[in-house]
Amino acid sequence: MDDWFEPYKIKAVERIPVTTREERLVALDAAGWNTFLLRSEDVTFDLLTDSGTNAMSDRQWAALMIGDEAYAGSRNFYRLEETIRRIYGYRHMVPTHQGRGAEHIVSELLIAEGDVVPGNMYFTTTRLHQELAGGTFVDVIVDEAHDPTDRSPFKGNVDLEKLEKVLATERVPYVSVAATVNMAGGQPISLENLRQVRDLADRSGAKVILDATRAVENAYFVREREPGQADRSIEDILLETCSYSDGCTMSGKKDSLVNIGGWLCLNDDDLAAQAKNLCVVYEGLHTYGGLAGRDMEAMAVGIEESVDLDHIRARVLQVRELGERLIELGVPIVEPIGGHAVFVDARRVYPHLSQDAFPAQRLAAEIFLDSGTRTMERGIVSAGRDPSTGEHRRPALELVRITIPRRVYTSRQLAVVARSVAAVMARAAETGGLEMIFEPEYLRFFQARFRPLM
Ligand code: P61
Repeated sequence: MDDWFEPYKIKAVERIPVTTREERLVALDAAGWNTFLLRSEDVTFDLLTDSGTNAMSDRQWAALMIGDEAYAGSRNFYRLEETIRRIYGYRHMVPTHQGRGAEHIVSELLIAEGDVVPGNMYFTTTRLHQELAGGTFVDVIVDEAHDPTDRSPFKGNVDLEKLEKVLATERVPYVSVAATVNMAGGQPISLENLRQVRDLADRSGAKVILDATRAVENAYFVREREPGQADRSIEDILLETCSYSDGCTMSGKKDSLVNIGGWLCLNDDDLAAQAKNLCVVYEGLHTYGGLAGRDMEAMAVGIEESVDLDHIRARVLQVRELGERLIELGVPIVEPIGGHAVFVDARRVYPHLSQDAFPAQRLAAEIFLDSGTRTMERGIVSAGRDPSTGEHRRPALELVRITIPRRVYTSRQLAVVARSVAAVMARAAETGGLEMIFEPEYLRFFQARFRPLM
């Protein structure tokens, strides 16, 4: 059978709120036109993120019952450590409460004041931790990644010439590579590119740290698109992906199918010892890192489920189905369609709005008003301000992310979402921008407030 389908049946369901447009307008006003500030009880389809919003399996729920809540040396830690070594291939693992806990530790460990960290497009928390540690992030992703209409298969690739230049002129502790690249639209990086990044890094003595948050999705794309990879298992490809790095940061809330958890891996014995030492300062003892024993057990089971081909195929192809529906309805999206989300190109939806009028923020608000669907701005608000000049950073991509939690929504629900986005687009000409009326210092997109201009 060639058709994909969800390789599970549903055992428990949760009622979702169904609201009127009037109720949604009240909720949106109270939230300052920022979808992050909505209460989930006002949201019908919550496509804000795929982070921690996954449905756990019966095996994962059962795993919660064998949590060993010892302060030190929980058996769930050892099971998680063994699972990560086997499936991701690194020597040492430090658990953290979520991905940014791992980013904090690795940034503090490896970056010194004045260092430069090149990477395949920024991610908000990753770059912030690099900056807080004294580093400067430099984007070395291929140019195609900044063009939402370019259909190259590996838009997450590093531009090797750009990387070489940075390595030749700056002090670089490590190259920060993500698989897949969230802000570019969930785009994959190829094994060949990773191999070349490794070679370049080796020649200049830099390390390579992988953001493995969606590396299983990346492995699916490699299998689908990279010459010679079609017959390999996801596990094999994942192990090879990780083998080109010295360590990884991980938000288990994505690929690993849990609601909370993360980890840091490092191959070097001394660095791992130092990372464990920082873990006890910021996260908790190095055998729990801010997690309950039961969380670690559920994550170990989730990691095993995540590399199952039937699972990952249904995951990626469900996202693609939503994207294809949107294309059919004439909605401009980032292509190729990525692994965890469909990204709507707000510049093409609202060509009459300048980036200073926050077009993607407005589009996310309008989609919520239309159908109670919560999405996320990924444009000028998310990019924040340059810490040295205080000016807005102006990313080429001004996007709304429609993110699909794993194993949560049905294709029919997503078809309703697609029609709602098309309806919003039909009203584009009458829609104005937004004005920002409250702006927090760090990661402003989470808490900023806005007012509609018309
Ligand atoms: C998301 F609006 N992602 O996509 P933590 N690396 C990568 C991530 O995607 C990621 C983290 C590290 C989220 C949650 C989120 O600006 C935002 O477990 C590739 O969330 O700490 C998280 O992992 C950090 C949403 C994070 C955001 C930052 O929805």
